[in-house]
Amino acid sequence: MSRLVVVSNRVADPRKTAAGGLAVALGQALERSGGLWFGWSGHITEGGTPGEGELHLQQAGAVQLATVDLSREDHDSYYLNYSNGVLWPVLHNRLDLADFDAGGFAGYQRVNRLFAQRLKALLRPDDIVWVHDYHLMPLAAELRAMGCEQRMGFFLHVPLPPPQLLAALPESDRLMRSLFAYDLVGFQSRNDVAHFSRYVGVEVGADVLGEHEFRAHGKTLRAQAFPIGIDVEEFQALTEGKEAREMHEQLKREYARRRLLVGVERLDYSKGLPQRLKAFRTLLQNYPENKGSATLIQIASPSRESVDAYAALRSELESLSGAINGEHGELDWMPVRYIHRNVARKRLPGLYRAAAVALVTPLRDGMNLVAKEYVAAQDPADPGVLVLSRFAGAAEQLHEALLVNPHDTGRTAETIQRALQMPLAERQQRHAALLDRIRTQDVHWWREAFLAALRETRKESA
Ligand code: ADQ
Repeated sequence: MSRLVVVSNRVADPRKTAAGGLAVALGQALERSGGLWFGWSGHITEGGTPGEGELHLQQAGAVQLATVDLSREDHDSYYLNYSNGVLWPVLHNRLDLADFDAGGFAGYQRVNRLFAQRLKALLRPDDIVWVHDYHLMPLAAELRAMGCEQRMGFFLHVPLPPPQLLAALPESDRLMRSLFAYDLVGFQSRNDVAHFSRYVGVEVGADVLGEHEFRAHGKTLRAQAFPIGIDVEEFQALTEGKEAREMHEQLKREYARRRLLVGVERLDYSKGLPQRLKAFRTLLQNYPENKGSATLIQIASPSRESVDAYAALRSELESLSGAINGEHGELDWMPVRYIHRNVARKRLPGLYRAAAVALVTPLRDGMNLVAKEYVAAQDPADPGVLVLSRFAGAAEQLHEALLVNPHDTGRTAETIQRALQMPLAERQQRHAALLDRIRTQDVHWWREAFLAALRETRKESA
């Protein structure tokens, strides 16, 4: 069996359970093949030379972890300015938030070249290389330019926007062209594949050979949807664990006379948090029977705090939740509990299970694993209802959720009301179908489907 090499911006020690589903799932595949996980060490060298960085090797069980330090200049241009400041907003349809003038692209390329140089020295001829996410799109092109001929695949965890929007990114042609250095490119949804197909057909002049096959500059590429899943069994075991049960019991006790709604995410403008709070406010206005009862626990963990757009979002959320509590709250009931913090992974399923409704309403999301975790944590005999944005990749799979357009405040409020009122039989029916789907297409299925497709590809020319 070929050795698996995983490359991602950050590397996790798969033996640490806190690492969560994805790291564990990739770790299992790496362990089986005695694999290598390569990425940034998380260390920034102040005053270091751009394009250079020390390599660290560490053994984690059967898996080798290889990480590279970045100079301050490389980190800021590659990670802050270009990956987070340009690619993240553009890929989530937010051209208005992209700082095209920050000049990060040169650093982005430089770090991809640095990674390629360091990785090349560690590669064996029959390795299979799996690169993750938007930070590293040009990595295979750099490796190929250095003569590497291994089979290489890329998976984009975030969405790909429609061609016209993507074309606004000054480097979009170069980036999409560079993807042809991979043998396989995986997306979260069929919608993303359709956007890719239209973009490369029109802008790159690629020949569309079939639904999944594209040819440009003498290179053939396969592009396909592989919707990422969660480790359902692991999550259900967590749900039965001591911490989750304690959390569940505590919330049930505390909110015995109320209906709980929950939202959990990183604080990010793609997640539609202000729109969600406004929909919840409309629910209280339009359906006053929820007053004194419906309580939204909104967890938004700190994320990218040095970026202006995130700081502005944080204060918007604080003032919105304050306004809703001021307007509707009573001495013994606060409608919104907004918490700007992480919840320990072991307690999270208890929170999900205590909630009658989950609000997963991003404006745009590659997949959204919270939606799947919520389903996995429910009691099948008395399950809660998932309200899901139609703009999350997960909406392509989770048809039995109540789908909403998060920009439509009135209808979203109406749908939340429907979720709160849904009869038990319908809740059970919808939940059973959702659980079945997330079980069939779990994270192990995702990993194996991607790797099997990658093994089937044949590189024609480098
Ligand atoms: P994210 O944007 O981070 O991931 P998501 O898919 O929801 O979004 O995954 C978040 C994970 O972090 C979940 O496991 C969740 O439980 C956990 N989490 C989030 N907020 C938390 C909090 N406050 N406390 C504790 N845990 C929290 C990116 C893409 C997604 C894609 C994933 C995987 O943006 O679209 O689904 O990668 O490919």
